[in-house]
Amino acid sequence: MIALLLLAACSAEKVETAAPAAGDGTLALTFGIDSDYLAAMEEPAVGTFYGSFWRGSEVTSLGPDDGAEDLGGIEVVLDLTDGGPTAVMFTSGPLPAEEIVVLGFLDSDANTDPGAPGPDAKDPVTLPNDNDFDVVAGQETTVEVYFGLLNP
Ligand SMILES: [Ca+2]
Ligand SMILES: [Ca+2]
Repeated sequence: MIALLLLAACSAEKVETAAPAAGDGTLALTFGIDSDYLAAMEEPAVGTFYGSFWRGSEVTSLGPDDGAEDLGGIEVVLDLTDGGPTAVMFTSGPLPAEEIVVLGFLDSDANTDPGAPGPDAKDPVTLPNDNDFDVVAGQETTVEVYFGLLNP
């Protein structure tokens, strides 16, 4: 007879220090668009912006790494017909005080699925290299989210 000793994996409860992260900061977003692309659009630069905040360490010039998780969504109606920058249109929740990238697009032709938004042809999009911002602990930092391309 073989006696098996089963050790119940005692999942030591970790004490989540749910302190209100004193190291966090926020971003206040204004928006602007490249004037050449504004002129090249097929419709007025008006519509809903769908985007997300990402850790800069998890984003390359091609976009978020596989498996990266965003730090919160953004959904706000914009009018960029004058090119911007706009007033502050959206303020983030608490974000870690590190480089944060805002990626998203303006659904200027109002044809995306709000449940699974994505840009189609000629929707203005934000490029990672134009939209990496430093979050400062304990502060709200105003930044300009910049549409530097129309989606091909
Ligand atoms: Ca669209
Ligand atoms: Ca389009």
